[in-house]
Amino acid sequence: MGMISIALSKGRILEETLPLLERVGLRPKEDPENSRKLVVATERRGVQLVVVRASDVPTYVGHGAAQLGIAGGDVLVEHGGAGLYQPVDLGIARCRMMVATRRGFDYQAAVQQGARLRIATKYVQITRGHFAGKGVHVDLIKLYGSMELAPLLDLADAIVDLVSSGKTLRANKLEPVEEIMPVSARLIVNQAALKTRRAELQPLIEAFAKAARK
Ligand code: PRT
Ligand code: MG
Repeated sequence: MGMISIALSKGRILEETLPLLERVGLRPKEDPENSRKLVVATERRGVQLVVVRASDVPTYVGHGAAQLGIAGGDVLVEHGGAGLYQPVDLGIARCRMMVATRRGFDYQAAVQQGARLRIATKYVQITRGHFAGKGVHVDLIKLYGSMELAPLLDLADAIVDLVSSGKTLRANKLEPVEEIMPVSARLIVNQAALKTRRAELQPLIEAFAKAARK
């Protein structure tokens, strides 16, 4: 039997996943948050963690380089989910995908008037799908971070980004005007590996599902 790799990202996903890993018997042998190692052994022989960028998790798992992964629903929808099963909503790293504008910008009026909206986001697919569904024309401006700055400098009329406490929006004089979807992190599995290595993977998937319900 080969190694099983679980792809996940540092930061809030790892932080909120650690208690789950403990319950599943996969405590990391060293602290992945502070280690420079990108491959970290767990207390279970044959299962290791691989630390990648949040948006790269579906790529590693989709190609079968990792058999399992933990990724936000935002990242999964944006990626498209090719080659992946998403069997368990872990209920962690919860937030909401929102449209936000400068305080005082009349978003509903702009949408009703059929104005072309300029939207800055790193979530290009999600944003395109959302506004196409409403029949609203948008000019998408791709950013890689700090979206909150775009309306302030008049790069865009609105942003699409994740909101949890709402503090980042408030600190930048923005307000949420529409929810696109709720987001939480999910356990993902390579589809081919689940067929060829079901005896190893199925118990792990069930253990994660059970740990997430607690
Ligand atoms: O760092 P890198 O560029 O590699 O990726 P990343 O920044 O997307 O990773 P990370 O660790 O920040 O987020 C990983 C995952 O956490 C995301 O894919 C989401 O599924 C989930 N998550 C949950 C969040 C948030 N909550 C969240 N609030 N990801 C980001 N945020 C940001 C948001 O973009 C905004 O800048 O936090 C800010 C808003 O927070 P509040 O509390 O001020 O509203
Ligand atoms: Mg980040």
